[in-house]
Amino acid sequence: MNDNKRSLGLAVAQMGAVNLADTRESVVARLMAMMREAKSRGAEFVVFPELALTTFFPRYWMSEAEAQQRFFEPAMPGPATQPLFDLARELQMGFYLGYAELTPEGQPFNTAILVDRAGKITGKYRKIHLPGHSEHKPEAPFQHLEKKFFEVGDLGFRVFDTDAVRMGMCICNDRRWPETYRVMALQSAEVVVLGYNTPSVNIHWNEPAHLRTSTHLVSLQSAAYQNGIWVAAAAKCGSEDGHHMIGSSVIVAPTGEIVARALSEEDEVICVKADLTLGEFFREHVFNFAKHRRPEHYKLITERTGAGEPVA
Ligand code: CDT
Repeated sequence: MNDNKRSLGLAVAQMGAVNLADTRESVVARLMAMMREAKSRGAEFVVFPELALTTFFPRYWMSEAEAQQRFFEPAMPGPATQPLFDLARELQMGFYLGYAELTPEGQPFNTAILVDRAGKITGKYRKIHLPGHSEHKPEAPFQHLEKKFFEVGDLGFRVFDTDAVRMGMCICNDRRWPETYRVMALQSAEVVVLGYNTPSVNIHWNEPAHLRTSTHLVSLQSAAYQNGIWVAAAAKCGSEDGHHMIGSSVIVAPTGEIVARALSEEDEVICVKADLTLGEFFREHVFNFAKHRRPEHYKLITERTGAGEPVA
């Protein structure tokens, strides 16, 4: 065993429903309460959900202008979120936060930031795999309009050295794609953090309800093991104005095992002391990339988007 273990007090702050009527201030107060709880339980970093500050608004048909006016942040921190940054500095806690970003040029992104223990933004990610559709589906029980409200992220899958830990980020649907994690693992990510809003009903096909949770878990567990990384995932869940989303926020070790899982569909903090040396065993042996990867045989991954004919 490694005697010089580096560790990280890692927490996930799952959120219950955020309804249309909830103010940014009330949501930030909930995030702050969970940051305090995470700190009291030994955490140094806390992961908040995707689009944490508002209801999951892509479920509603409206114009882009209306969505931007009601649900997007033109500044981060802004007046409502500054107290969260101030608390992070006071408690010496880093965090991940997902929100709808409106750039000064008017570009809308589904964004996440990393903030260090000094309350300074050290990394930004803009969601790349945008699920759903852009057209109105009046026959569907609700909409999934990420392709209407957001542009595809333009920052790639970068990693950031934040408070001496190498972290990568992604957002919700990104977690289902193996490329997401491998690109970050090739930059020696130790921990990948993410938030999600996963409706319990799939409007695109008649997916059995239990698969919504099992496909979520299997994606995270395989990614953690195959890349020798910690993965920490925070849901926004429960019933938002009658629209239910799955919970099951988890922290997954580089072994692929779930080491903490939320039990409720409400605001709930889960926490572990993450041994950052654990992944080294996998990265030095079975997944020693330098020794065993064969990128010359992976060319189709970057040459093709959709599946096509067999290679001659
Ligand atoms: N927010 C988000 O990306 N949710 C998707 C729903 C996919 S079903 C259209 C997810 O992958 O969980």
